[in-house]
Amino acid sequence: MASGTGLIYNEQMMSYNLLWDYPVCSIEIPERLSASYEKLKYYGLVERCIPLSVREAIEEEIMLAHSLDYLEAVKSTASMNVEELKTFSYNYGDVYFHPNSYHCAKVSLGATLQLVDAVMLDRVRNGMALVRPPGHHSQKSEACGFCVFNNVAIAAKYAKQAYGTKRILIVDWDVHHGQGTQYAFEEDPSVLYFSWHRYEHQQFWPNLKDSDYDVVGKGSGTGFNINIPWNKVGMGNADYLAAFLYILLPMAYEFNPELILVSAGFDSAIGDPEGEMCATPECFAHLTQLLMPLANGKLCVVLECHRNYSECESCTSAILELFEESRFFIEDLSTKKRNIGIEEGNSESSAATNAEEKNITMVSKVNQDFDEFMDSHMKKVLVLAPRVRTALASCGEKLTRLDQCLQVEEKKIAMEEVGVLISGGDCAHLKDENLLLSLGKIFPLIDKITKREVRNGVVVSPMLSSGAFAARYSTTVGASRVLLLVLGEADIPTDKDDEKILVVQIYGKQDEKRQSNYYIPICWKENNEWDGDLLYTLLEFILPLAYGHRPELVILAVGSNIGIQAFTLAHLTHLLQVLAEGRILVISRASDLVETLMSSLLGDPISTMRPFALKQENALVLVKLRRELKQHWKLLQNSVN
Ligand code: X5A
Ligand code: ZN
Repeated sequence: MASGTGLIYNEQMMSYNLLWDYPVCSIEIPERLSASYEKLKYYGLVERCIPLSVREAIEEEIMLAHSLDYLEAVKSTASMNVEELKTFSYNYGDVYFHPNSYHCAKVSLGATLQLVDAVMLDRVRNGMALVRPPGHHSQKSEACGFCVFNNVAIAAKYAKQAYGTKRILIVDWDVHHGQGTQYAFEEDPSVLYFSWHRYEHQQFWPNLKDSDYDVVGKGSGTGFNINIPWNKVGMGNADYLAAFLYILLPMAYEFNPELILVSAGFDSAIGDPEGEMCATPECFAHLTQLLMPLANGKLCVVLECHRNYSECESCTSAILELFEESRFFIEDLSTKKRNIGIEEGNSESSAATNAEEKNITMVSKVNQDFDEFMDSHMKKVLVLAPRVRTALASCGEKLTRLDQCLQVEEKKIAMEEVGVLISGGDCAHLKDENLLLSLGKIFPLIDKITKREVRNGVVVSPMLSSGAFAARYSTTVGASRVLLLVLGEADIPTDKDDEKILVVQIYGKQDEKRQSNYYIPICWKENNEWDGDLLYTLLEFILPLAYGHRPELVILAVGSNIGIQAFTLAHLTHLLQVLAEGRILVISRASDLVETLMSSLLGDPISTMRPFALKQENALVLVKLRRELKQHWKLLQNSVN
């Protein structure tokens, strides 16, 4: 099993810069690359990564996506003088060349391919390449938008050729449309390209009709190109998450990639004067984590466009997530622009002649305020996860990963102690000795999780209803809000109007009347093969609800014989860890599931999930629920149903 996160960085890629006055390219400066690397150092991340070396890409590799004429043309820039470079650059849009550009472009591509090699050969599980120049705008015979060779497009073709990779997902979260990548694969069904981008009805660069939502691929590639053009600026965490949960991830799961390449531009983060979006850095951690259950965890994050502001923090957040060693609160789900003065430095004011200089001073002042803001923001949202990841209530089983878990002793619980937890509730359960025994295992685990001694835990309990007591108990020991997800039939004795505890219960039964916004029964028809239904429901219903609820603990209670396979539960527990900084307690009725659950809680990569389908009648149940609940739960409003 591959482990560790690779990191590629090399100062060589800083050895080119703009040699004449060319305003559209003035923001593309070498320091932007080192700034991110410095930030990673500042957070102590560099030494925790596995360093990978760079190399120059060879011509054959470049020609996987570019014409020989173009390669020769770029090659010739190495011996040009400034006048010639200028003339050459103006053949293309928003790009400049320097005598070192060709070398750097080869190193940038070579670095990307080194990362792909390391991931495909299981030398690392995942990784990030900090490269320059970027790639996603460059096309077969064209440089564009600071890009010379299309690193990610070539990486995909390279993986297909060198490793026979059959399906590759490219996620382009840069604020610009990677039209070069789109063109490279528009007829290729083996590469699914997803891009969101500032568009504003074609008013935003690169102003292409090809960037619109109705461009979905050609020929046999039809359906394998996904564009999300933002027609407004100010898109924030909620918008990005909704795009992932409702659009990208269901398709990505169905596509079932063997490798994921991220065109990671961080100009889509808050503070970027060109992007003018509002997503905060921790959002990129969540996006990263949402991709990790796919492709066996084979994730290569490749830098694209990169400026200042929060981008280094965003980059940091993403890489922290690759380690799986930290967790972030998504603090703000509002899409409104924050009032931190970033408007002053935006691109509109620089349009006026002679405003350029004024703009620069303003940007640097704003920059300083912004840095302070970002620093305190990061302190607030970044929570390093406990060293011990997974706790296990003592159980008789022989489990392979036992040595990596903390075994927690059970304690004796008196009936009175539990009785007070369910005020005015039904106490008949308490007569059951099994329940008290279960709670004796569960409560100490919750103590450990809420005290942050461990991140998550797993316990076997014959009673699903213990989940309700567990949820109640958590709120008395410090969790302000809890998500309780129950899979299977059981009477859940919880106060249905308690706004601290959001209960979602999935079972096969005739419809139950929903009486509250906090107890949501999802009643499905057939009691079998719920794998696709469950995954889909998680992405498009439960996670949007849960992001709105902002739980500080997730409790998952899993019944036995519920028509869900073990690997689906692994995906479920993996994805639920985007919530509550990864604090999750899993209560399983079946002891034979513990092995799988534990492995997922420990962060092992998960084998892919097939087949994926949502049954028609179950889809209708969701449509109905969504319609009823979207008044109350904001993120459900992003849904098209
Ligand atoms: C790599 C990238 C943006 C170019 C903007 C030109 N470039 N106006 O995102
Ligand atoms: Zn960009």
